[in-house]
Parts: sequence; C-alpha cells; structure tokens
Amino acid sequence: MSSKVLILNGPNLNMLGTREPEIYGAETLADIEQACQKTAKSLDLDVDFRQSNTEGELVDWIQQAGTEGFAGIIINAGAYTHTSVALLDALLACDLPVIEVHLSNIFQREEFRHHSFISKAAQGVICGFGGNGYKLSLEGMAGLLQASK
Ligand code: CA2
Repeated sequence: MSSKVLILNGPNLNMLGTREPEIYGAETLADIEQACQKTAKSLDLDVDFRQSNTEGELVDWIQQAGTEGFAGIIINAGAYTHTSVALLDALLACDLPVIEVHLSNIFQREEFRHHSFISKAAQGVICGFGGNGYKLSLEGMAGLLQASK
C-alpha cells in the first residue's frame, strides 16, 4: 500500500503566480500541486495537498494527520514559519517525519525571514529551489519512509 503524505501550505501561498514572480516563480499553487501528484506517483506515494490562510486550521490538520493515516508531513508554513510557536508545538507533537520547504532562499532575504520556529520539528529543510523544492521534499520524504520500514 502507498504511504500517504500530507503537504501543507500556509498563508498567501494561494496567491502564487499573481505577484512577485522574481521571488516565488511564475507557477501557481495548482501547478505545484499537479507536479507533486506526478512526483508522488513515481515514488509510490499518495499526496493530500492543502492550503490555509488560518493558523488554527493548519494546527488542526497537523493534529489530525496521525489518525488520518498520514506517514509524513511536508510543510511550507509561509509567514507563520517566522512567527508560530503553535505550529512548532503541533509539529513536535505529531510524531511523524516533517520536512520544511520554502520556495525562496529565506537566508538571502530580510533578517526576519532567517529564523524559522518550525525547523526544530523538521528532519530536513529545503529552500531556494522554487516549486522544484516540493519535488525534492517528496524525494526526501520517500527516502525517510523507506528507511523507517
Ligand atoms: O519562500 C517561501 O516559500 C515562503 O515560505 C513564502 C512566504 C514567506 O512569508 C516566507 O518568508 C517564505 C510568503 C508566501 C506568499 O507568496 C505570495 C506570492 C505571490 C503573491 C503574494 C504572496
């Protein structure tokens, strides 16, 4: 049976492709989801791809991930990356492998983006590869899940 991976996207990521293509690329979130579905298939993974602008909804999804049968979480928490102890606590408690992904290289940007609250809960962090970072995250997750079998 394929392992199920939950891919979570935080605030404003639904706006991708409409502004700031020089930072985030020209792809829409729907384009990224489509590429993730394709990559997941090739890795024998099932992907559930979600986006929310609400911190509490992201916390709820993380809390429910275990009982919903997910084997791992990939998360681009958007700006909550730099502010949210609530997301960190939920990720630490979820007992699943977590990979943090960012489209942009957050370390090349403003100082306030250099710190991530959620990295402490992540097995790995991928940033700066645009939408391709999601594909790299899925490959990383497939490796982690294979190694834990
Ligand atoms: O680089 C990333 O993936 C970020 O997580 C994206 C967040 C940003 O706050 C993080 O520092 C880094 C912002 C996503 C918002 O993207 C937009 C794209 C187009 C138009 C408006 C927002």
